[in-house]
Amino acid sequence: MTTTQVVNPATEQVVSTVELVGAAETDAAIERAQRAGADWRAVAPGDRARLLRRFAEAVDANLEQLAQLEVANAGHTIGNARWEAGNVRDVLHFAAGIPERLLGNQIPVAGGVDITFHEPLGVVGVIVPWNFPMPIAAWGFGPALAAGNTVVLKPAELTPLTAIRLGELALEAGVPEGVFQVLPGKGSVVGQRFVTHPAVRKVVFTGSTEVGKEIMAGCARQVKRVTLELGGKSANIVFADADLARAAATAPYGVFDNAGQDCCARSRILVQRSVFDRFLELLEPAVHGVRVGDPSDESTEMGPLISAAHRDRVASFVEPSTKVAFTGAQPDGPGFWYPPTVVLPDAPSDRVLTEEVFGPVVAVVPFEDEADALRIANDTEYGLSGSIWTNDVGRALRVSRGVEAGNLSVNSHSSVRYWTPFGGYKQSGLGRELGPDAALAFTETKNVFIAT
Ligand code: TAP
Repeated sequence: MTTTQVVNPATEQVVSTVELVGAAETDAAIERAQRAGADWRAVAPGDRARLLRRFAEAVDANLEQLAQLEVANAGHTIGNARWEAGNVRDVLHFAAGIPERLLGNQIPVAGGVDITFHEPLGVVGVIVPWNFPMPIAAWGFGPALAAGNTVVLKPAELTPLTAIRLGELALEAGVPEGVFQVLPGKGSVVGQRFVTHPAVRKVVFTGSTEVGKEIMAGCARQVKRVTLELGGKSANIVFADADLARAAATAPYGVFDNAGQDCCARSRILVQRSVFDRFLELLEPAVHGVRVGDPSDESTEMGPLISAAHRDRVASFVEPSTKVAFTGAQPDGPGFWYPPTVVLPDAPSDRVLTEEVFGPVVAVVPFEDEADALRIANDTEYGLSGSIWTNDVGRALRVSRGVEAGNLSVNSHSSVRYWTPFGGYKQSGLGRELGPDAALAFTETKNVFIAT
């Protein structure tokens, strides 16, 4: 049995050692999930709802423990980690409303009755990245279980601890054996087996666009259903008519939250040229004000990066020739720290403007007018989220309709609510999670005609 050492990114200390699941054990788990499926789909809707509610209550009762695990494993600030555990609870409560509301249609036809059913797919494989280990897992397993599927879940090798605990809590809450299994292991082993094993009928993948493309190609061989949540290069567009002080005060939190390791990070700030200099003057104290440090401290706003290798990758975006406007704080001592960094790119082709940094580096660029803002915002292969700052309601709507991205916010940087849909345009993904239709992504529509 191979193992991996889980490291606290704020201290570089080993937190625990986790056994990694291999290929044969993955197959055995998938087969267990397949066998458990027959009984799980037969559980009465009200009973399945009750079990999901009990699972949600178990998460709530262990919220602080889950949050502390995430602080130690992923370096998330304690405030964020509590929100994330609470999000799992809320996603499960929302999912508990699904079994009794998975309504089909009755369609008027000649000579009989025509009805549709939303049937579960079977075994669903969920592959999770390290940046938001808890919520991203729950966005897959919550609605998948609610719709009558069984789930095998692979956490990222770097961050398996909360997922393992969620697997235990499901069992403690009474979710039957085999219905929800957590398999810590390598993407190339466990994740790949989800793609190639014929009993897995759908893969939900969140991670890099590069791996997402491989997953999609692999799934194509079996016409396997797939949802992809991939990278982003989102724009925060600030118009001259906006509340500039608020736009500048909040901009750091729209990109440096979770140390920028957020697919929705607004890593390009586009500012109308007439207020460009004034915006930078207001942004500087806001960036200096971001409290970077020990993530277990209640007042900390930004923690470390996930690993030394990732810090090297983030640092590679700030080359000796890069024009750095200003940087924020960074603690001394151990930990994979990188300071909030604001850069002024020379050309639209600069790597820092075209590639996802996935760290606390933001590029600020000027634009002329609405059309220019849209041109720059859409000049990327990604399309996940974005923000628009303006006090003109017509402009807010025009620009919202014009930006090619799945999740936009006006005069705010919020992207995620469990009851609204979430997902990307272009190479940011395929399909949607959360929201009122979450369960439909985990069902086949079956049409039945009954001759009368
Ligand atoms: P990846 O390297 O793509 O890894 C994501 C997951 O896929 C991990 O569990 C990984 O396992 C697994 N994996 C790797 N190679 C695989 C393969 N060949 N077959 C099957 N599974 C495989 O991404 P990451 O660096 O962990 O995460 C960062 C990326 O995720 C960023 O691009 C970010 O934007 C994106 N992201 C997107 C969203 C949404 S919602 N759109 C949300 C969060 C993050 P290992 O742990 O073994 O590597």
